[in-house]
Amino acid sequence: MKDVSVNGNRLWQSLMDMGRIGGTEKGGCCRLTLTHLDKEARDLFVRWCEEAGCTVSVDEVGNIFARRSGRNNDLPPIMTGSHLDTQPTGGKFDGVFGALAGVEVLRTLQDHNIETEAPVEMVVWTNEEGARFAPAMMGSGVFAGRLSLEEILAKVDVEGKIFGDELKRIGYAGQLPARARPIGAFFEAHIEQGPYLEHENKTIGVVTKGQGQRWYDIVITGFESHAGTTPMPLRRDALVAAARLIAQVELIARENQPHACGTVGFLQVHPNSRNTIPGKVTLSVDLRHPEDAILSKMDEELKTFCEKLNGDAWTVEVDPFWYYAPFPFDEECIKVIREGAQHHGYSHMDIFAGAGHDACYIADIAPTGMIFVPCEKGISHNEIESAKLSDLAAGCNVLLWAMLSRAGA
Ligand code: HGY
Ligand code: MN
Ligand code: MN
Repeated sequence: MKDVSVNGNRLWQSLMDMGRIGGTEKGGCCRLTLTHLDKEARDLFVRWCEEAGCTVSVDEVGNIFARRSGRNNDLPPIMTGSHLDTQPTGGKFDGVFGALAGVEVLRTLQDHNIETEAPVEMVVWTNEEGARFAPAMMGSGVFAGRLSLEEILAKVDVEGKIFGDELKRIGYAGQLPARARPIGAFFEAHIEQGPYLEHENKTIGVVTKGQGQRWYDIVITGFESHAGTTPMPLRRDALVAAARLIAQVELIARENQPHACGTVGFLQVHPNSRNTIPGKVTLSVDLRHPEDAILSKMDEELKTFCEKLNGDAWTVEVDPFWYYAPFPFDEECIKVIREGAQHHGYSHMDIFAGAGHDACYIADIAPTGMIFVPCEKGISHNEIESAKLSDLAAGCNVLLWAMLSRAGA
């Protein structure tokens, strides 16, 4: 039974079809969470899962669950899934590969009339990216009990749109309680989004752990005044302070190598007029590291710098609003993933997850594992993100193996 393989061409075609929803000229995808494009993608996912024999339900935070019955439906389901929302300059594979690998597993089970002992469920988690509404991994975070549903529904984007209203507007404010229930195991297939698998010429990444993250919103307040008449010594230029802080974030990351990452990806300047000295700057900081002690040290270094930056010229307010610690994935899940790679004769290596993934939260409440496949030059969160059909099919075959191992075929 376990010698069944997925249909790589069908998986690829589904990725290309999904990629057209929010497709960009450079071949990427801009499909921000809770937009009409996200709705279109969700509707297509639901249709595909229903065509493959699933019953679909949606929870209060918009997570979609497509369930395929097993012989014994009292058993906790074996789950797989990922996300369909993208970055503004995202690609066709980040998240989408994992969601559609689940659909391909469903279709393969149907093709071969495979009945599993336990039910299986394919999931699309809401707002994994955190690009439009922060933080990231909201749907899985609420489901795992790490984030509060009320707080998440009240989140606001840069245009003042409210998460809960947008969820209703696209028709995905479900009835199912958005909270954990027994899960036999959760597997997430994802492109690596980094350069290591390609560099080591490996087809499968057996993900052993996920690195921790800390996200901050920082507001620097100076004083607007005229660019031509305000003498330099009297200025309170908030953007000058922000420039020093951005340089310091880069330094903190470089001084905590190997592995440390530090990024300022969001910046808003007020009033953003070329001949008015900026009076206010809002910026994001994203710090990451696979060891919690070093991530805490980086946190301390950032906060100390911000305290020192505070002074007569400007005030610096730091909101450390999101954190999760590095964590290991489940040994049993790691084992069946490794077995799947070995069974199919795929080259493989252990790796840790540099990006955040829904699996990082689901690991709190269920045995969880991740399967990585290479992406071209490790590029992701970029429209030219690309991956090879053969690698995607390999990752999907390992996913099928892992799910059948845990669901009992
Ligand atoms: O930020 C991340 O690592 C993920 O893409 N949300
Ligand atoms: Mn992702
Ligand atoms: Mn991403």
